Formats: sequence, structure tokens, C-alpha cells
Amino acid sequence: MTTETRSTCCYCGVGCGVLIEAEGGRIAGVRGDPEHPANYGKLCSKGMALADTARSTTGRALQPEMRTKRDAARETVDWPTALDAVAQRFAQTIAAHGPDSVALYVSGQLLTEDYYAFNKLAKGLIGTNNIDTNSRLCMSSAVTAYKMAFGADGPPTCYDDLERARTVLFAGSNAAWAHPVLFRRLEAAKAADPSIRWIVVDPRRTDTAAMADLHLAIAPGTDVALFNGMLHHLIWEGLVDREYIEAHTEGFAALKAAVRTFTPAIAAQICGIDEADLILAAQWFGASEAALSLYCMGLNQSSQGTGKNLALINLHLAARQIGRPGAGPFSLTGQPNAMGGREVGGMATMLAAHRDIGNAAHREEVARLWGVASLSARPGLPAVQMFDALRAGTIKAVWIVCTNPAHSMPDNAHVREALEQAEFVVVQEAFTQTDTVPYADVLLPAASWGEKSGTVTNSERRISRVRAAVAPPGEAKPDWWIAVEVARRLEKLLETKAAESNRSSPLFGFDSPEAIFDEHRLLTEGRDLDIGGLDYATLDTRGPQQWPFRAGSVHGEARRYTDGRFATANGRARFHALEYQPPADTVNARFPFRLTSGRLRDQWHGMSRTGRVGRLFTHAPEPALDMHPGDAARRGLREGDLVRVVSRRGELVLPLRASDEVPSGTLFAPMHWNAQFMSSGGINEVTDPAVDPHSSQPELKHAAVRVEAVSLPWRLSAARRGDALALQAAVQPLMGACRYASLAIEDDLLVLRAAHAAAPAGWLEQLYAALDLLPGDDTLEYRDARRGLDKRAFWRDNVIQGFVLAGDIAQADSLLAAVRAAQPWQGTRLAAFAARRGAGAAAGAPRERIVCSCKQVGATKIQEAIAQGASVADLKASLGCGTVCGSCVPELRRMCETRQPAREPAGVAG
Ligand SMILES: Nc1nc2c(c(=O)[nH]1)N[C@H]1C(S)=C(S)[C@@H](COP(=O)(O)OP(=O)(O)OC[C@H]3O[C@@H](n4cnc5c(=O)[nH]c(N)nc54)[C@H](O)[C@@H]3O)O[C@H]1N2
Ligand SMILES: Nc1nc2c(c(=O)[nH]1)N[C@H]1C(S)=C(S)[C@@H](COP(=O)(O)OP(=O)(O)OC[C@H]3O[C@@H](n4cnc5c(=O)[nH]c(N)nc54)[C@H](O)[C@@H]3O)O[C@H]1N2
Ligand code: SF4
Ligand SMILES: [Mo]
Repeated sequence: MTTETRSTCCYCGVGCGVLIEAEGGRIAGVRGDPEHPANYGKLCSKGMALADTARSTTGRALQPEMRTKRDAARETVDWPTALDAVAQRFAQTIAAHGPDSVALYVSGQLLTEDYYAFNKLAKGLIGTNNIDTNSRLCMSSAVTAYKMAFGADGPPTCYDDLERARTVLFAGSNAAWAHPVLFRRLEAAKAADPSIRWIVVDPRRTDTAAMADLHLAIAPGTDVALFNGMLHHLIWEGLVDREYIEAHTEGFAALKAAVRTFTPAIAAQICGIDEADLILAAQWFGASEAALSLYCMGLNQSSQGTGKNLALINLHLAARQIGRPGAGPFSLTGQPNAMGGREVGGMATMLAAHRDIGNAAHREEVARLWGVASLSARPGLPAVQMFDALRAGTIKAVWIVCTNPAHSMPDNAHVREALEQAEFVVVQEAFTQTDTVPYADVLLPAASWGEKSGTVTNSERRISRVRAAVAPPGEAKPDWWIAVEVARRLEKLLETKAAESNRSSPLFGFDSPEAIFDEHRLLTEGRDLDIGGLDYATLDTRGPQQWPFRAGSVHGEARRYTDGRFATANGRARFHALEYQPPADTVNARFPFRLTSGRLRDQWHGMSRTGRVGRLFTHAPEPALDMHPGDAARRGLREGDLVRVVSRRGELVLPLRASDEVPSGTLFAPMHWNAQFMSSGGINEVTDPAVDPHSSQPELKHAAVRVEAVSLPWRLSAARRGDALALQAAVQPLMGACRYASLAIEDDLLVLRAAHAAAPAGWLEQLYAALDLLPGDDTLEYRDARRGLDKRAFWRDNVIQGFVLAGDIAQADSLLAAVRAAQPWQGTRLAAFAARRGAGAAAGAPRERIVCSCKQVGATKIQEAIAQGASVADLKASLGCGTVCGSCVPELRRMCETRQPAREPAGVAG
């Protein structure tokens, strides 16, 4: 029987509605929900591939596991044993060292109900504020700035503004890749009315920037200077709204004095852009009927992240680009439930329903609503400090849920040390192949997308239902259930009997996500995010709704502050005077480059989900470091060369990609690769843990680095047909032995590329075993120890199944093509190792880059058509690319406009 379940995509903050098709208890397909107001049926390349990520249970965490001794391997245990162990170790630690000796590190990918349960567990039961989340790496500067400027945390805007804006300012947002379905809406609006202007502020020429009317390629970290310079222009050209400023804001005089000497010329110089461009941007913004800014990690992930947000909000307030349709500062949220986490106060610095830990009345209120004696007034530790404390031993036990800090935190060598130091680490995960799982003393298997039920809130404050289409695999359980089960045990172990007496119901009496939601909405009553009028029944019958949604309302509020009254005590929005500060990590002769990092179109964070689908690898099969071709030439570096990237904290080896998308002096690397897919922990080996003083958000977008050529003459190329996920798990532990190695999945194929100074001793034997390429009738071997050559290939039923080429990888291309083709072998098998190079291609280079992941259309075909004069419409009609999800359309457009060869992937070229 086939069923269709209405739910929400588990990736980005756009919050697209999906319809999950299930057959015989398994997810069989997914499509966009035509009725969901975020996407009206559309999905991006990642959303389209969701069903494929759920195809197999290989690599899923299926049973609780536990270490009985510190250095022993984890063993499978039943749920009661695992839950008891977690509760007991936490209770013991709390008894011995106090409530602040334990910590929870959770995630903006949890559902609101999961989040609520964990927050209550930490603050209501344990009595610690040491609960922080990966949102600290993501949204915390935006939250802090909204609160400082407007008095409350919540975007004043909504998706309807995307179609109504006349000027769109993208600041530190590559929405074409990171918020693709919103980008589709913006593209359509601009296509319908080409007078709509786009300004993009980004050091790189992204697919978003390539579509802009004006691209301000500022030096990383200089946004405050830019916005101050723009404000100077607005003030002195009379483009500010004096009446609005007078009636609805405060602090303008001080701001005006502060930017008086900060002329566009000075600002442009700091930013490294033309003064005329800065003035044009200010003019377009200030004079527009409706200016909307969309901003994301380019602003937030900075040691001046709060300042960058506030400087942009200053522009909106001064020019009254707020509180009207199509206008406002719109912080795009990254994770699917970044907003929900903020609503339940699931961070070290907040309390439930936008209350503050620092506010005694707020603490009192929450304690009363929960029926506990009091809440701790000691601020909890935000993410970076939390892991520092773990490393220092002041925090002894940590419970990590739905996030992978060993990969995603800055300076990850420090994080690994912290996890090694910790006395007790609990990891609650859906997948086993992550960089954090090896540190788990207890691994709790979590249900995941398609298997769990609850709610999430997207970027426009819209709450959508998440519904289970199938049962979780193995023994996996929903996150809220795990939290509640441990909490009940912990409650018995901790002596909270005194508090219990003034409770009418048990602290963790929840028997469903709905019961948690009902308590959560009670806590919001009377607050700015009041959802007293919203329950599951309303969401089920009337669909997703925006907050606030007060009791008795029929719909939520699309826009906030339309009457000019803000959530501050006196109702006025606040201007903030900000002085530009350079990024924390100093660029000098030893570390001359500015390194930034971010997202690729088809991958999601640590790739635990997207890395399971071959199709999602084809757009970027290997990690890479982008460097301007001029910078590369000056250093004698060529495309595909392996280079060492070194910062004050660490280093890693990456293939170089010469790209004029980055300006001279700036480098870019994707954030996704980690030790599951390459030989190092990824780009966070070198990033800077410096944080913003207001938001405690780390400066993930800037590190000073140097780049050196690295000589790794020994090369290896291998491929193997089979269960690619099982093969990945087998090969992954071996990669660390090589200075460079990377893995890619191609559906039923695993591809490995590696480089080292010489063959690591005994390593090849391990690799042969991992790839199941052991000697036998159907295996061809060739070895020449003197020349360091070792080659092996394996056939079954006369079809080549896999190979390893070590020392000489000249045949890599042709063998890989043969393995992919899976055709009966022609001619002698010995010919497999005969030196022949693929027609012109560099040996060992990855497969041609695929631009359209839905229709699997490669760059070459597209380029050929463009050379014949094809337009984007022609490409769609003749090749079918760009006709399904549309995620590749910005790139197609860019290829047509430049009519140059498509960028080629970096590869470990032979
Ligand atoms: N495909 C995909 N989409 C995603 C995600 C994913 O993993 N993959 N993750 C989601 C999450 S959690 C998030 S937070 C969002 C992030 O979404 P975005 O913030 O849009 O994505 P990033 O690529 O991290 O960074 C955006 C841009 O900031 C630029 N930048 C770097 N430094 C500066 C600076 O100093 N100033 C300015 N103005 N710009 C700068 C970078 O060049 C980059 O192009 O994406 C969400 N969507
Ligand atoms: N250098 C650099 N570093 C960055 C960034 C950057 O731009 N540059 N961006 C930062 C940002 S904005 C973010 S948001 C973070 C993201 O960093 P992480 O939070 O570490 O990213 P994910 O890989 O999404 O981790 C989520 C984990 O939860 C697991 N999981 C999936 N579903 C479930 C579930 O239902 N329950 C449970 N318990 N587990 C589940 C997944 O397998 C995955 O391992 O990275 C940050 N790190
Ligand atoms: S834009 Fe893509 S990743 Fe984001 S919610 Fe929609 S389908 Fe999912
Ligand atoms: Mo994020």
C-alpha cells in the first residue's frame, strides 16, 4: 500500500512543505507540497533527493551502544540499560561537582518539541544553563541584534516581501545555493519586473552575485564600514526619514555624530571597492519604494557579527525601510528549526519564550509555569566556551544531540581534545558515520526525517508540522522521547522532591510531541511570540501558521512593527553607533591570505545525509581551495595541485582550484568535507574560534592563512562497485594515514583518491581488505616494488568491479570509466594496466562536473550548446537541464552570460 504524508523538508530554514510517499514501511519518494506557502510545490536539489537519503539503513544508528570501560569498544545494549547509564552518570557528576559540571549541546535541526524537552531538562530539572546549540555558530548574532534594536527576537518580514521588494540587498548570503526555493521566488519576481534591483555584498562572485545589478565584492569582515559609509551618504543626501526617526526611534543623534567623519570614500577604501559603487548602493537602497535585505552567515559568523547586523538595521530604520510590504531587515535562518530553538529558549543565554536568564522576573515566571522552586541565575556557557570548559575539565559530562561538533566547530583539533578529555560523552545521532560518534561513551540512536513528528518554524516565523511517514529503523527513537525517558530517571536520582510538591502535574509527564507543544504554547502567552491560539488541530486543519498567533486569532501576523511600535520598553527602536573593527585573526607576511568558508549547492553540512547520494556529489566531487588565478600564478601553483593551508591553529591539504570568483588575497573552501570523506577534519582545522563579544558567535568566515605547495609524489586512485555506504565505512578509517585522501560516492560505487610522500607501510594491504580486493581467480595483480607500483583489479562475471592503482595512476580514467560502464570486458585483462591515458583528461581526475543534478547534465554538453548560441531557455528545451528543481538555473545563466568554458573541478591530477 502506498501512503502520502504531508511533512516538512529537514534541511534549510526556507521550510519547504513535502509530501512523502511510503510503500511497505519504506520511504519511496518525495515531492514538493503544492499547498505549502513557503514553496508551493517546489523543492531544490537537496529536497528532491531526500527519499534517496532514506533508501538504505546502512550507516544508520540502529541500536543503543555503550562503553563499559573507558578505552573499550562500544557494545550494543538495550534502551533501559543505555537510559539508566546516562541518567546515573549525569546524576553522579551533578552530585559530586554541581549542576554546572554537565552540559548539553543540541541543534537547530531538532524539532521544537525535542528542543523544549532538552531545555526543560537542563534548566528546569538539572538546574544548569549549560545548554547551548549549533545555532550559536549560526544565528546568534542575528538574534542579539534583533533584540538590541527592536527589543525582541523575530524577523519583521515575511516571504510575501520577496515579491514586493523593489530593491533587494543580499548581504553575506548566497541564497542561490543556501536558500534555493526562496531564490526561485526572487528570480521569478525579477523576471516579471526587470526594474527590481539586486545588490549583493559578498567577497566572492557567487551564483547569487552573478545575477546582481551591483556586486560589492568587499574584503571579508568589512561590512560595518560599508553600512556606515552608506548611512553617511543617506544622512548627508537627505535620504533619511526624519519624521519616522523622530517618532519611532532613539539614539539617532549619537549615530549621526559617529558616522559624520565616516565618508563613503573612507568606507570604500576599507572595503576595497569603488566609492561610486558604495554611493550607488546607498542611493538605490535609500530611494527605493521598498528595500529588503536578506542576510545570513557572511554577517553573523564574525567577531563583529552583532555589529554587522546592527549597522544594517540602522540603514533600515533611518530610511524607514521597515514595517511596510517589501521592506525590512530579513535574517534568513540556516537550519530548519533555528527559529523554534529560539522560541523555546534552548540556548545558554535564553529562557523559554524569548525570556532572558539575566532577568529575575523572567526566571521566576518560568519556574512558576514549570512548577520548580527556582531557575539558576548563572549564565550558561555558549558553544565555544562550553568546549573550552570541557577541555579544561570544569565541565565533565556532555550530551550532544543532532549536531557534529568535532566537524562543525572552529579549530576542531581543540574540540577533539575536549571530547577526549571529557569524562562522559553521550551522542544522540541518526547516523554512525560522523566525526563526533567515535567519542561517544553512549550512542543513542535517533529517529530522523520521515520518522518523527512535531513542529518546526521557518525564516518567516511560520510553524509547520513535521509528520512521520514510516517507523524508525531498528531501535531508533524520537529525540523528545529519549530526553523525556532520561529526564524521568534523572528526576528520581536527583532529590527534587521539595519542588515536586507545588506541581500539579509531573515535570516530564509528556506522552507525545503534542503534549509538549501544548505546554510550550502556554509559556508563550503574553509574550511577543504568543502562540496561545495555535495547536496541532489548527495546524492540521488550516496548515502552517505564522507567529504571533494569539488566542482567538484566525491567522498569524505576516509583518511586525507595521505601526512603528517596537518591543522595547518605550516602544522605540534603537540605533546603535558602531565602529568598524577588523577581523580577529591578523593578516601579515606569515599569514597573508584571508580564508573564508561556506556552502555548496548540493551538500548539507557534515554530509551525513547528503553524502549518501551519488547524484549530490556530481556538482562538486572533491573538496577544493579556491584561489584567484593571479595569486596562484605568482606562487607557481596550478589547478589541481595539492596545497597545504596553514593557520595559527592547524593545517590541512586540499586540491587547488584556480577561480576568479574569489578576489586576489581571499580564499574560499567549502565547509562540508570532514574525516568521513577526507584525510583531515576539514576546513575547521584552520578556522578561528574568536567570538563576537555580544553574541558569542565564532568568526567562522575569516581566518588568516598561508598556502604552500606540498610535494606528495605517491598517488593512488581506487574504485569499487558495491554498497557504497558500507564501503565508505570500511575505507574511512584508513584515510588519515595519507596526507591527502578523499572519498566520493556514486550510487553503487565508491571512488577514492589519495596522495602521500610514499606508500604508507602496510597500508595497501588494509585497503585491499577494506575494498574486498583480495587475491583470487578473478583478481589481476601487478607489483614493482622498486618503482613503488602496486596495481590490482577485480572482475566478476567478466565485468570489472573495482581497482586500485598505486604509484602510477595513468590508467585511472579508463578503468573508472570501465567500472562505471559495467560492460563485459573486451580483450585481455592485462590491458587494464597498460599505460594509456584517457583522451586528453588528467588521469585520476573526477568525472566531468554535472551542473544539473536532477537531469544529470554535464558542463561539457551545456558548453557545447552555448557555443552554438543557446540561451537558458534553449538549454532547458534541448537538454532538459534546469527544468526540474531549478537549482542550477543561476549557473546556466552565468555560463550563458560569460560564454566561457565552465569551471572545471579541481582534481588530484596525475
Ligand atoms: N546547500 C546548502 N544550503 C544550506 C546549508 C547547507 O549546508 N547546504 N546550510 C544551511 C545553514 S545552517 C545556513 S546557516 C545557511 C547559510 O547560508 P549562507 O550564509 O548564504 O551561506 P554561506 O556559504 O555559509 O555564506 C554566505 C556567503 O558569505 C560570504 N562571506 C564571507 N565573508 C563575508 C563577509 O565578511 N561579508 C559578507 N558580506 N559576506 C561574506 C561568503 O563568500 C558566502 O558566499 O545555509 C543553509 N542552507
Ligand atoms: N568553517 C565553517 N564551519 C561552520 C560553518 C561555516 O560556514 N564554516 N557553518 C556553521 C553553521 S551555520 C552550522 S548551522 C553548523 C552545522 O553543523 P552541524 O550541526 O555539526 O551539522 P550537521 O552535519 O547538520 O549535524 C547534524 C547531525 O545530526 C544528525 N541527525 C540528523 N537527523 C537527526 C535527528 O533527527 N536526530 C538526531 N539526534 N540527529 C540527527 C546528522 O546525522 C548530523 O550528524 O556548522 C557550522 N560550522
Ligand atoms: S530550499 Fe531546498 S533544502 Fe531548503 S527547505 Fe526547500 S527543499 Fe529543503
Ligand atoms: Mo547554520
